[in-house]
Amino acid sequence: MRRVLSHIAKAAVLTASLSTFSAGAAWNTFIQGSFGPVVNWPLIPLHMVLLPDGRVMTYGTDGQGNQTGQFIYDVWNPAIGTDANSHLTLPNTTGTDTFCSGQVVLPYSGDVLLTGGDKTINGVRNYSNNDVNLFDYRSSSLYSAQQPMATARWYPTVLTTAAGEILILGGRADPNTAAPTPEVYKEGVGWRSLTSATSDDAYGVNNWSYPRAWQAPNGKVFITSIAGGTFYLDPAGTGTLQKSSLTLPAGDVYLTSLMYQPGKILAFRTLNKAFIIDITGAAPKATAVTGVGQDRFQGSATVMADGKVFVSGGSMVSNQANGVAYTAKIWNPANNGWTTAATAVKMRLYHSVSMLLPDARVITAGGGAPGPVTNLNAEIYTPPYLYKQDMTATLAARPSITAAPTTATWGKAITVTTDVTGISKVTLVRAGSVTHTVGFDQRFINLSFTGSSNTLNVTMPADANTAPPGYYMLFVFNSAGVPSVAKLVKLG
Ligand SMILES: [Cu+2]
Repeated sequence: MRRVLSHIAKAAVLTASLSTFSAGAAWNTFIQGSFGPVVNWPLIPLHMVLLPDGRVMTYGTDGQGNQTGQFIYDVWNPAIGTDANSHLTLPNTTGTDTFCSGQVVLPYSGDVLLTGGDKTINGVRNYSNNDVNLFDYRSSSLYSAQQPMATARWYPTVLTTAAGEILILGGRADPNTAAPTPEVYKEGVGWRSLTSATSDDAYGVNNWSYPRAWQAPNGKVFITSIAGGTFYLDPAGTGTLQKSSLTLPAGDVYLTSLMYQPGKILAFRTLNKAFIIDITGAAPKATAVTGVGQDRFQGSATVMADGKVFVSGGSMVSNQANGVAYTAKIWNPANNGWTTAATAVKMRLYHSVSMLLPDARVITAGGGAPGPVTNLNAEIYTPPYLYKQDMTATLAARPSITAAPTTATWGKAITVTTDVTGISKVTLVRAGSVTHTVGFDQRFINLSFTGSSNTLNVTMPADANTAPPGYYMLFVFNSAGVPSVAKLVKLG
């Protein structure tokens, strides 16, 4: 018996060392990237926002991973690392249960706007609230805003428009009614309802769960629904909604879509379908492209510093440990091709998130409340571009930005200085705000630049339709294609 056990133990050690090799130091790490170790998180980070100072705010459960945003929130400082000292876990004193709310970094103050969330009535959860809360990143404090929304919203989409306003779409008002009338928040002004843009199909009863919506190049907001309808909303005044000619195949509230370039959306639909939706022309067009390999319900898609798309998490059956996709994939918009990336340890299903960090890594985190697992943890992915392009699985030397302005304006050049010459690429990626497989405001822009020494003149995006006002990560890449740590730049 003892001998058998010792064989089992040896086999376990061998398996462990092999998996360690494949996870962290495989010969093809320069192609697949690698996930770091599973690290503890003080709550399940259903909601994750990159703050203007490079820290990351998360919230969504209590410290045991139970459904409720009413008690705590967390501010993580990636510069410190991932141990307990890197987290500042603070009490939520607003009285609002922020579970399954909406959240976004405000374009002018840089504070975080939190809209709606959960409400418990007579001990029953999953009602909705119309509370508005603000998070002041300078003092790390969460406080109640004076004016609530007109409508209670649970699962609303929140996005920044070209006008610098915050558009709130959808969400459920209570277990039986949707919230079909959008609202707009303007910093320093307050709220208005888009009473002439009410719709059941675009963001009401037929598409209430975090409706997918993007500021479009034509100045309007483009919306896709799970049934397949597409819409343009003009949020000016009390709003104008038009149905567009494009109809997509069926989608799902838990299949992701993202804008990976200005006016270009990669949309995942059911049965492993994927489309590029092009909204740069007069009418939106959709082109079928190869899918990611299987449906990844509750999975995430994150545009990386180089413009490639990292797709992680999800499973074949929504929020069940059935056909779990532990292995991530990378999509290259240059050829619409997929490559296989590294394999995570944890399943990332319902209430998991993925977000690009200023150091050009991607944090994947959370899952649960409810789910097959309670993931009070994160795994940080190091993309291929941070590795030497050889088989040694060692990190490459990175360029750094030695000076860049903290503010910029559309169409104007900024001066960026770097510690190396031969910069090959300069990119701008919107500071992330993610929840429920949606990246609000997610956006990537390749920037043109001149100068080949250590000083570059980098031209900012032409207009606010291409890049709405607010906070962006600015990356420079060296001649080997390795990105710097980003500088955060406020556009507008
Ligand atoms: Cu939720």
